[in-house]
Amino acid sequence: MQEASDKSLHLPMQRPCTTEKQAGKRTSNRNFFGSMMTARCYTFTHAIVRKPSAGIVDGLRAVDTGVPDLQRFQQDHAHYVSLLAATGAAVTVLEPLDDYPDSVFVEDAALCLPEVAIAMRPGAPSRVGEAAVMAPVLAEFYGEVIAIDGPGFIDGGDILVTEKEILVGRSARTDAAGIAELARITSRRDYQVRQVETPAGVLHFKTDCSVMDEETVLATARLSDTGCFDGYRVINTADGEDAAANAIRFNELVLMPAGFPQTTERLSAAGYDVREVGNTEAAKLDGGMSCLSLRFSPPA
Ligand code: CIR
Repeated sequence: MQEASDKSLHLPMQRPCTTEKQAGKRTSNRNFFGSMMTARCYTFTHAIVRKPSAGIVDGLRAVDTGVPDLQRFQQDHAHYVSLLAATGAAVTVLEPLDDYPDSVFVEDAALCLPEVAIAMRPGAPSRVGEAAVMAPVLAEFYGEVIAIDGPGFIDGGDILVTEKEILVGRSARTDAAGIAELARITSRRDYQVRQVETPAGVLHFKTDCSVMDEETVLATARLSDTGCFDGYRVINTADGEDAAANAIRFNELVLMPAGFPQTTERLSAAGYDVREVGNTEAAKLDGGMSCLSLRFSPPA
């Protein structure tokens, strides 16, 4: 039973703008062979994405490397969605939100675990409202959504869910109070939260790492050298390819930003089915593969 200190949002059901569903979609937490999933950190029945809006030109960025091109962003985004859907997952495609220039990066607004969806409290003032916009969409799948209430802040991009624990990187967007609130919510559901540090100057913890399977992470050397992945198998990004670390394992595929051939080769050699996706426009806004989707398997 949920405890009183959780702030539940009991929200009216609201239809998402567009839903792409493949014929072979799965509706329960069962894998491709029909047995119960164990690889919950990369096996998903659903994803939510939001199309980029014309507002991306005003998106946040650490360094100005040029104005993102909407048309190219849209093309890359459509390719990304098609790959998610090709795994058999049901992909909900939300319409653009002009009021939130960074809202294409849906990952930061929520954390979706098999048992519960949690609306985040994003650390950038221009993004705080994205969580409340995402909550009713998630309520369609989960029935209710727990909200991070504050006073702390936490972005989904700082949260790495592995098979055995939840790592949360402190960053310019995520503070200790936000992590503590997440830990209180998830500990009631038998998850262990471990606070780690995001390297200085790096936007999010997951800017520098991704889960590849139950025991393996892809990470930059500057992050894995901190020892935060001791006990995991680590595949490091190649020299000069730090930006390849923000990949996603989604069912049988690994989606990688295009343009990092040595890291792609390392993953292929390790046996992963790697697909490259153009990421030039998202990268201008410090975004990558994980930022563009919420990946989850809601209760059946
Ligand atoms: C931001 O600064 O919030 C966006 N321009 C990029 C967010 C990327 N999201 C992520 O790494 N999870």
